[in-house]
Amino acid sequence: MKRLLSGIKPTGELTLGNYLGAIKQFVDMQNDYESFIFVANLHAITVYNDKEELKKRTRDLVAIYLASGLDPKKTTIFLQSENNYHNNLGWVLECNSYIGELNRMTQFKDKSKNKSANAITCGLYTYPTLMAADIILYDADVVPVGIDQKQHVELTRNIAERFNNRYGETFKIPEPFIPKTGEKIYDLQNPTKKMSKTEDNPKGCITLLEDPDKAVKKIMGAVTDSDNQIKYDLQNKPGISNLMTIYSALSNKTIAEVETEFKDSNYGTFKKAVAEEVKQFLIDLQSKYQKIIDSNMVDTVLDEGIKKARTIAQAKLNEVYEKVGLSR
Ligand code: ATP
Ligand code: LTN
Repeated sequence: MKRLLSGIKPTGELTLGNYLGAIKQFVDMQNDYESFIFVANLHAITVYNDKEELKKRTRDLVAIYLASGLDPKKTTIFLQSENNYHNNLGWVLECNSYIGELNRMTQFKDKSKNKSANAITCGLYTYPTLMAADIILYDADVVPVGIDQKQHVELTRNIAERFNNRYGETFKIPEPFIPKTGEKIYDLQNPTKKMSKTEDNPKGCITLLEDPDKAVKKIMGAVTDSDNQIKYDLQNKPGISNLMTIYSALSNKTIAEVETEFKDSNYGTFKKAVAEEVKQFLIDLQSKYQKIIDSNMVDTVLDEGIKKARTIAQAKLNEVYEKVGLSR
C-alpha cells in the first residue's frame, strides 16, 4: 500500500478552507493509503503563540481530525513535537538546501511582505526544509495539500533528489496531491484572496467551530457580481464560483451538476442552499467534536500514533546519519 502524509498547523481557528482543501482529502483517501496525519505544531511557532492557546488548538485540531472522519485504525495521528526525528532530519536537510531556493518560496514572500527584518523569524524562512523532513522521513508517496503548499512539496522533491544523488538512494520522491474541487477556497468578502485562518477577516472566513447561524449570515452576505447567473467562472465571477465550489465539495456534486441544479435560480435562492449545506455540515461536525473533546480519545489516539511514527522515523534517521557520516 502506498503511503500518504500531511499535516496542519494548530494556529488560528481552522477554516472551511482547511477542511475542503486538506482534511476532507485525508478522510476520503485513508482507505486507499497507509496514512500519517500529524499536527504541525513545530511549524506553528514560526510566529509567536500564547502557550495555553497553542495547547488548546493542538487538542482541537486532533478532535477535528477525528470528528471529520479520520479513523485511527487506518490513519496514524500524532504530534510533530513528540517525534524529535523531525528536528534531527530537518537540520540535515537545511544543510542540504540553499538560500537561493528558499528565497523563491512565494509563501515566505507573502508572509514577510511589509514586515521589517526584525519581525520575521528565521524559522519562518527555513520552515520548508522542516516540512521536507516531515514528508521524506516517512517515505511518503503522496502529500495531499491545498494549492498554496504545492511549491513546498516541489522543493521537498528537489531536496530529496539532491540528497539521493549525493549520499546514495535514501528517500522516496513524494508527489503533491491537489484536490479537484476545493484546492483553494476564497475569502467571502474578498474572493480573489485565500480564506485564511491567520488573517483578520472574520466576515470573509468560516471557521469550523463557529456558531452555524453566524456562518449562514456570512454566506448570505458573501460578495458576488450582479448578473444573477449561477455559472462557474473564476476569472469574471470569483464570488459566485467560490460559493459553487463550497456547495459542490460539501454536497459531493460536480460543478456541472450544481450549474444544472440552479440554472433557473437567482443568487438569493442559491445562497440559501449553500448556507443550509454549510450549516448542516457545521452542526454535524461540531456535535462529533464535542463528544470527542469531552472524552479521553485525543490522548489515547496520540499515545498510539506517536509509537508508530517514532519507529518508522528512527529507522530512517539512522540510515541518514550513517550515510552522512554522523554515526560512529
Ligand atoms: P495560513 O492561513 O496561516 O497561511 P494555512 O491554513 O494555509 O495557514 P495550514 O493550517 O497548515 O496553513 O494549512 C493546512 C492545509 O490547509 C494546507 O494543505 C493548506 O493548503 C490548506 N488550506 C488552507 N487554507 C486553504 C484554503 N483557503 N483553501 C484550500 N485549502 C486551504
Ligand atoms: N506547511 C504546511 C503544513 C505542513 C505540512 C507538512 C503539510 C507542515 N509539514 C508536511 C504537508 C506535509 C502549511 O503551512 N500549511
